[in-house]
Amino acid sequence: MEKHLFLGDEAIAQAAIDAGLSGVYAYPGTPSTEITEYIQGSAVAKERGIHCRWSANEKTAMEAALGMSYAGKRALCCMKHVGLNVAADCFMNAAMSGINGGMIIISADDPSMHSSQNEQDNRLFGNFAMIPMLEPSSQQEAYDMVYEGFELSEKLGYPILVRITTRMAHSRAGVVTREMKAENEMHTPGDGRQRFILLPALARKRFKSLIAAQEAFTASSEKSAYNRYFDATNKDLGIIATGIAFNYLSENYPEGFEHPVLKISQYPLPRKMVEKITGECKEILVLEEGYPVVEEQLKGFLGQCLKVHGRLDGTLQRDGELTPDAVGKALGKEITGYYATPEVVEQRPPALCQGCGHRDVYEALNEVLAEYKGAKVFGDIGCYTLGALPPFRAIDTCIDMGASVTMAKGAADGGVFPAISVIGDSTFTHSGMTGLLDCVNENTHITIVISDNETTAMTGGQDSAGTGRLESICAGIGVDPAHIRVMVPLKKNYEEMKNIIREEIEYKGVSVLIPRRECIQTLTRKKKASKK
Ligand SMILES: Cc1ncc(C[n+]2csc(CCOP(=O)(O)OP(=O)(O)O)c2C)c(N)n1
Repeated sequence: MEKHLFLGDEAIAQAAIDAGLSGVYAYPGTPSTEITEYIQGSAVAKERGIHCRWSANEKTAMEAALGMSYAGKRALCCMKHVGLNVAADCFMNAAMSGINGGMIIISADDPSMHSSQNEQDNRLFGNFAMIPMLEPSSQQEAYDMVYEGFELSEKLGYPILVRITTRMAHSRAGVVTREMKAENEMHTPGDGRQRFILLPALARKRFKSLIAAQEAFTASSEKSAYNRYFDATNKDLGIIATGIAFNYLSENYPEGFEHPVLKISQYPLPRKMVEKITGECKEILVLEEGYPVVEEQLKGFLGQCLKVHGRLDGTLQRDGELTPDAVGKALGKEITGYYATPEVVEQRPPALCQGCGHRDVYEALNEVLAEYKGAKVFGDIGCYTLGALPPFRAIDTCIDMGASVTMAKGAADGGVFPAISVIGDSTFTHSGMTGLLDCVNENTHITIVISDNETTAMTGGQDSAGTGRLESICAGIGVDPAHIRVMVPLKKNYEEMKNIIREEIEYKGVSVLIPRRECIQTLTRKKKASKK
């Protein structure tokens, strides 16, 4: 047993290694990225040959993790909340097939959207797939849940969704680690043909099994060490606190709870425990990070019989992160403002780095597009999304990864000219390639700019799946090589860049422009490292 000061992400990574992990499969995304990076840097993981290379996207990651589980090994799959939308097809169906080796899926949700395009609460996805979920209230619990979670997954026969949020992922606390286990031996499922082939006749049976398994899932929640009832004398109010909200609640009661508290960190909801607190207390306050998931379930259980307070009735704000202060306010406590952002910290909008190649791409593009009245630029997700802000104001949309290509296609189909897509190299291989095939198949009049900085910069400079092969990927998909144009985005090349952009806008078919210059941050890091 050793004690470490771990980020929540690091606690999860170390727990997975200690539990006999054979592979982590992931695509970067804040606040989940550090889990995989920790495993990539772990000497034990290297020695054991634990798989830890980045996947092309979250769907390929989850399918590979399920494949490793099929082989009997323990697999971890990590992503930010919106990644689960990408992986949803596999996610929902892995709940139908079940698993073989233990499988844990980490969803790192980002309430308040510190670096995300929405604030979805993936506990709803867990409920949707009808699989067990764990939601740690501390870094130690994050470690314990993952360490024990593989065994739980194997015992119940289903993948487990572990839901964390930004503060859990990115704050540190002392974590006691446990003994390191051996990896599972390879063993494919004896009943694989029945379980893993989701043909309708077989899938119907599997869905009945999943429904039948709900009882075992609830029984497991009911006796889980992570769900706890804390009794107290003042029963005018009962508090249900889930995940990290329990931590915030505890900060408000350093001397012990005044009201009965039900801590929930394992789902489905432990029904008997919920009935106990709602039966004993006059009113209920629900504290949860994200959507009012439990609050809505309680109202569903009990209708109007019980007063339930939370995010739905305005006791807590409807959106955004909870804080200990927000929880204190909901409890009628005096707020010290300890957790408020001090005013000395000036709010600054994010901006593209000085020396970033995306800047040169936008400057040249803006100059050319000033010549075209109807031009629309469909943006995507990455550092280059900052081209939406001044001084560039260069993009008109940013919806989800890969959407620049397909939205530009639809708009071109609808008559927009010129329809330009701007996408990063990693986003292109994540979700842009399939849209490009649609364009090629219909010879869409479109200009796609893959702004290639040879890394996944937005999330800290991870490897990008298509580095060195973007031209051949595009040619392989069917783009005419004469209309795959590579350029170096530097001021001295502006005239040449602008000429190429004009030529390809006028070409009545699919053009791919690849401005390529290494990210200034990764370049600086490499230079520093070589000096050491
Ligand atoms: C579905 C989904 N997965 C992951 C992310 C996190 N994320 C945002 S942009 C990005 C990749 C950016 O890389 P690239 O396209 O190469 O552009 P760069 O930031 O390097 O300019 C990632 C991983 C996300 N927003 N959505």
